[in-house]
Amino acid sequence: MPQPSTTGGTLRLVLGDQLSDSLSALADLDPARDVVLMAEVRDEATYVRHHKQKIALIFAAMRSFALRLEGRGVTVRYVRIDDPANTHSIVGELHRALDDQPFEAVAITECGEWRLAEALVAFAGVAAVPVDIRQDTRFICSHDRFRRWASGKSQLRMEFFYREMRKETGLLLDDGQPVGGQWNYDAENRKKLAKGVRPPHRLRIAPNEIAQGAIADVARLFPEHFGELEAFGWPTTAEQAEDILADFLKTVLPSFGDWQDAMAQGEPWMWHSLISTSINLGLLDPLDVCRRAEVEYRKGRAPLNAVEGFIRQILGWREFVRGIYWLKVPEYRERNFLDADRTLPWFFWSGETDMACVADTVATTKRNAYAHHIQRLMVTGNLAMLLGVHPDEVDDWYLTVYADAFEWVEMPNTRGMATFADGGIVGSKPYAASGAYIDRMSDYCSGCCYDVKAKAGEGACPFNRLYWGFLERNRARLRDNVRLAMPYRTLENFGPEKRKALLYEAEATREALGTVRR
Ligand code: FAD
Ligand code: DLZ
Ligand code: SF4
Repeated sequence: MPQPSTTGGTLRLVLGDQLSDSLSALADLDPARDVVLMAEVRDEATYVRHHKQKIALIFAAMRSFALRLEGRGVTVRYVRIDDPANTHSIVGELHRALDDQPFEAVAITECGEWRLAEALVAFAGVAAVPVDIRQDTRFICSHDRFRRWASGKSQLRMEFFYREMRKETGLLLDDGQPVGGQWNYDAENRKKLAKGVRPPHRLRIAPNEIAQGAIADVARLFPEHFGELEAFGWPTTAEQAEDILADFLKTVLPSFGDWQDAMAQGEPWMWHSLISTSINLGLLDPLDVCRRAEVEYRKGRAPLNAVEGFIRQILGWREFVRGIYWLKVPEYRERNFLDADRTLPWFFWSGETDMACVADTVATTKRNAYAHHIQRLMVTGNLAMLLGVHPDEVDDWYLTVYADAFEWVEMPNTRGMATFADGGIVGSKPYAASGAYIDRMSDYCSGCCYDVKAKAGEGACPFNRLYWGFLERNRARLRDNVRLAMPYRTLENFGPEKRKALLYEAEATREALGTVRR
């Protein structure tokens, strides 16, 4: 194995979500001179109390990636979480590496979260050697490209961005036109789970020796963190991620579209792909995933509504929210358009609630560090918005509890899509819904002690009790939103007495569910 020289060479940083062979920081790596720095640090593991599975996933995937590099003859300076010399911050470890050994430069791939990106820019300003912060080329749309698209537009809508990306990548296009004649087949993707239809058995990955080691370290060092470790089944290498993707494409994708918005008690995965952790860590490449899905359509193995719907999530939503985050941060982190001022009820953490939909969503979240999109959006997100929970508390929860959570993707989904705290940057209206939506899209309500048909009173579904009060409370902020014209007309017709009663009903429900003013 070539040994790096003691003088010169480049120190190359690889973060826990930068585990890709194609990483720009590794592009011109010279194994004879350079050193790759990877560090497990408490600052990253504790800036929120991440789910235990998320930390175990990152540590296991980092350790595996370091071995992969070493197998190619690369020297890796790998700092373990229990190394007594560990400074426990990424910047601290960069300084320590530079102090220990002479390097002529540092190469970094821009980092995904504003918080750490700022610290790395500050480091570049004081380091004794030149620091090259490079673009993260693992995304389909660069920052510049997104800015050009956004420039001069009064509204930024995912649908139009997505069409541009389709044109640019050629995905699902025939002679420059969308396959099938439409850009978007969402209207075919909103089915309630039909009676007798059950989700397919899903491949999960039994932890290998490296993952078992990481799980044991997390159990020992982060016992107070949220969540359970027993059901850990996340891919920690590119090969394992490929197994999950291949299984999804073959057995699940054909029905992805049909049941994309459905929920069912005790069914954590439904027809979702379970690849977000792998894409976010860099074990899978997003464009490659989209192309592989297109092949399934072209070969007649999956229908268009499924394949288009799946590609839209990655090429459309994932790239769009990343673009929005970097366009609007840091101001975006302060947004609270609805002046939400309540605390997050304790049952978001404990799962101890009589609301069947919420109890199931929190249970799967604790057990798997995962909930699928509709649970995140229409159960916990919707409830947090109807309750008026402060966006900082909502963000903290989402960033803590999911294995795939990184602020660049979590925040626009939470502050934008789910709670409308951004005032309409990501979505054109709040996704506020009463219990009727959850009843239509799931089997939760038939097993719930609340009555989803009842509008008011203690036994009525809390989503119903909160819904109209939410609209009334936010009347001044939302009534001019054209997409809310219908509910506001209904509210108007209720008259002042009934509107007052609805506010009172919502207030009583907030109290009953244990949220208080901060
Ligand atoms: P699938 O449903 O199979 O979708 C395929 C892929 O599309 C996902 O793996 C993901 O890469 C991408 N995708 C789908 N929807 C979105 C979206 N809205 N935004 C960005 N990418 C999307 N996703 C994260 O990766 N990290 C988060 O922290 C995160 N927080 C969220 C918070 C809220 C309130 C909401 C409503 C959504 C959030 N999402 C987040 C998006 C989405 O819920 C997850 O990507 C998805 O549930 C992951 O499971 P999957 O891989 O089985 O996804
Ligand atoms: C999420 C995370 C955790 C838990 N631990 C580490 C770590 O010890 N070392 C590391 O390099 N990265 C870790 N990460 C991922 C970083 O938080 C992530 O790179 C930034 O938030 C930017 O997205
Ligand atoms: Fe959820 Fe209301 Fe249905 Fe109960 S009745 S499961 S609280 S939507």
